[in-house]
Amino acid sequence: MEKTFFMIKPDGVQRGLMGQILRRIERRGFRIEQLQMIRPSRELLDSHYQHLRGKVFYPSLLDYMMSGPLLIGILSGSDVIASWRTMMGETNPKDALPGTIRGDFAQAPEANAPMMNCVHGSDSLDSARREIELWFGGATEDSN
Ligand code: DAT
Ligand code: MG
Repeated sequence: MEKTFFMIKPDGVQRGLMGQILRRIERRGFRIEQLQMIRPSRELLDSHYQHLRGKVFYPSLLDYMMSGPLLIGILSGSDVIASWRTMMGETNPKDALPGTIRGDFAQAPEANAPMMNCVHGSDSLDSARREIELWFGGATEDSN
């Protein structure tokens, strides 16, 4: 069964949205294989966001991601990588359609503020494998 890595980001945790977001995952029928609250190191985030290092917004992205705890997890299910991306909606909350998590819950970015979009999901099979290994290491065995 396909697996993906997901997060509820600090804005989602701080605004009390974990329950509503997890409810959507359960309602959609994806299996939650792993779930953990974490305060990641800068090194871990640097590795996670390696494709964005050097972007002008990168320092504020890291500050935002270190501003509070994250909920990280692994989902499994049919086509879960693409389906979870569809459920999340567009990266920028101002473009995210109503009905998506970002479209329903995330707030449009203000000038010079980080883009806070509540959730993360791996964008390909390769990145799902890489991110599951990065965040959960050996802890990905099926727990039933
Ligand atoms: P996604 O989270 O939809 O996979 P991404 O991987 O391109 O998008 O970017 C990772 C995060 O970086 C994204 O959730 C928010 C931030 N980000 C991306 N593009 C940005 C931009 N143009 N300005 C500010 N923040 C941005
Ligand atoms: Mg991404």
